[in-house]
Amino acid sequence: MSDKKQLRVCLTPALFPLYADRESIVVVVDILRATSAMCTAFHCGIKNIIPVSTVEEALDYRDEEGHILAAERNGKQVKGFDFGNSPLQYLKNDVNGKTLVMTTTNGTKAINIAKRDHQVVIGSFLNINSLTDWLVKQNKDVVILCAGWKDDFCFEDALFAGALSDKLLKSKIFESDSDSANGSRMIYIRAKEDMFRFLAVSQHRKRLAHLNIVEDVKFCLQENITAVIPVLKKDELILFE
Ligand code: 3SL
Repeated sequence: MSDKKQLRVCLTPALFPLYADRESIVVVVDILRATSAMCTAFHCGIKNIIPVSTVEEALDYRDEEGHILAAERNGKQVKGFDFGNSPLQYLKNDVNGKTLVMTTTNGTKAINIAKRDHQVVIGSFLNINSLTDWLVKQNKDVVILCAGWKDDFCFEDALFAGALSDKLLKSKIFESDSDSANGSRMIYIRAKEDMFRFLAVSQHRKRLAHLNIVEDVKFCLQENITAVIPVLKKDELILFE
């Protein structure tokens, strides 16, 4: 039997029960835009992130000192919150040392599904090389969990799953006979020369374009602007040290 680690890609949260083995590290990915925003927030000095599933849960932290509240539903910032889901908001504001409480349509939900029985790490193009190196060092099986859109498939998350699979398989530590991993990799190979253009067909890029959100998409498709590794400890995301 091979001693290589297994790599699998779960294309939507609805499929996660098929992948839940209590052993694998789960990389949660919501490229547009939740996990990209989380990586950017840490890069800009956020101390920890509390991902919650509902707007009501986020509002419970309203009066806590040093907390920033971020909420997005259907692409829009929720009224009464400090931030929505744009990664650029962290670059434009002083967030150093603060706690971020965050709820988004799909990204925070995926984290909360994965955390029940698995070690969770946050992935995005923004931290892809450092994430690859970190996963190689952990020497454990890996499931890449795509947050998708309301339990449906999303091109941008599969694209990232393919990019990360490509790197992990090239490390020779991992192997995969999973169609979802190999299919995602094929999407990445097809798209990698111009990912923004490739995503013109994506429902979520179109959804965001209707809300005049274009710069965020370009930002989220940049590779390696940060080396942060956000990991879940108890119910909070913190930086792996
Ligand atoms: O679904 C999510 O969690 C969000 O990332 C969606 S959006 O990009 O903010 O619209």
